[in-house]
Parts: sequence; C-alpha cells; structure tokens
Amino acid sequence: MPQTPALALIDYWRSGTSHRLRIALELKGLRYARSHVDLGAGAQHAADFMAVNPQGLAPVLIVDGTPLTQTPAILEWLEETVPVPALLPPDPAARAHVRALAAVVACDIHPLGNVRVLNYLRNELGQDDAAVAGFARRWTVDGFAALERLLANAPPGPWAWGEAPTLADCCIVPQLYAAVDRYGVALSGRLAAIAAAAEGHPAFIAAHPLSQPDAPKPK
Ligand SMILES: N[C@@H](CCC(=O)N[C@@H](CS)C(=O)NCC(=O)O)C(=O)O
Repeated sequence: MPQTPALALIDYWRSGTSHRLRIALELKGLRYARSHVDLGAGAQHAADFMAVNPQGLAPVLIVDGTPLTQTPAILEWLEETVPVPALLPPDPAARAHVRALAAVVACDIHPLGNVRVLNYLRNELGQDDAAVAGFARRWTVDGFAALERLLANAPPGPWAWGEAPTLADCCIVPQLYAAVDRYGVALSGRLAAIAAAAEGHPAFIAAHPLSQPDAPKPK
C-alpha cells in the first residue's frame, strides 16, 4: 500500500487559486499542514517565498518536501495520485469537457483579475478603483456568459457536470465567490445553482475563504 505523502499548503484566504486547491484537497478528504502568504502585504515577493515558488504566486502545495505550483498541474497531480473520489468523469470526451470548463476559469477569467494585473492598471496606467473594478467585472461577466453557454450542453446539475463535483466546480466556485464578493455580480442560471450546491457541501464550506485561519475575523 503506497504511503500517503505529507502535504503542506501555502495559501492566502482570498486567493481564488488557493480556494480552488483547498476545495480539491477537501473533496479528496486529505489532511494538510497550513501556512499562509499574505498577498495583500506583498509577501509573495519576499525571498523566502520566492525560494519556494520562483513565480511568486500562491498557492503552493509541498509534497514530501517538494513544492508543486500552478493549480491546474496540482489538481491533475491530486487526481492521479488520489483517484477516489474522482473529480473527472470516466469517459474521455466528458473529461475533456470538464477540463474545458475548468480552463475557462483558470485560463480566461482568473488571470485578468489577478492582483498584479489590477495593480498594473492602477499604478502604471493610472486607472482609478472604479475603472479597475470595471475591467475585472467586464471579463468576469464575459467569461460567465461563455460558461453558461457551455453548461447548456452539460449533464443536469446541480454541479457543472452532473450530480457530483468535478475539477470544473473546484475552479468555478471560487470565481463565483470573487465575482459576488468583489464586483457585485448577480448570479443566475446554472452558475447560481452551482453556488447554491457549494453552500451546502462540507468540502466547499471548509474551503471557503472566510473559514480560513488567515481571514479577517468578523467584528
Ligand atoms: N496560474 C496560477 C495562478 C496563481 C495566481 O495567480 N495566484 C494569485 C492569487 S489567486 C497570486 O498569487 N497573485 C499574486 C500576484 O499577482 O502578485 C495557478 O493556477 O496557480
């Protein structure tokens, strides 16, 4: 029987990519040590963190002492090494569709709302907060419309691909949270149903940004 590797997550409560990785870890029922990199304070640029992830981005999953970076790669690693519960369907075409849904978020929506991209608009292009938020909101809404069109061809929910959460939901749910919380986007259709399913699911509750030890405490 293979030994379960020792897992240590370095994340930030509000980071969407950290959120997606926490969901997958919770869905797989894995235990992991925790530490945090304060993206709000710029700790991702500090030498000690850069030594762990030379890209200076959260999250990092340290597996038996080896740092894994880039959540699409880490999610695939998790699926390969801990295949149950499966976060991809058995059929190859269905797997491609689930990966495509995840990629709409990971490749097309999330990068445009990233801290460094928004900071560039604000600090180097001189845009004010309203313009910066409008930019992030614009590409979020655009991406959500694309997701809804793709989800019209998916099996019935409540999740993005049928009755159980998949890698698509790991990526979609954090983006829904960010859209509502930061940009006041109103959810509808399949995306609203996915958000509702996540609100009642223990893994998604445990992974929620406001449940994290480094989240601001309610006043
Ligand atoms: N493609 C990377 C993106 C990671 C990423 O952009 N992380 C954000 C937080 S959600 C970050 O660390 N941002 C810090 C910065 O932009 O300086 C992944 O999926 O892991």
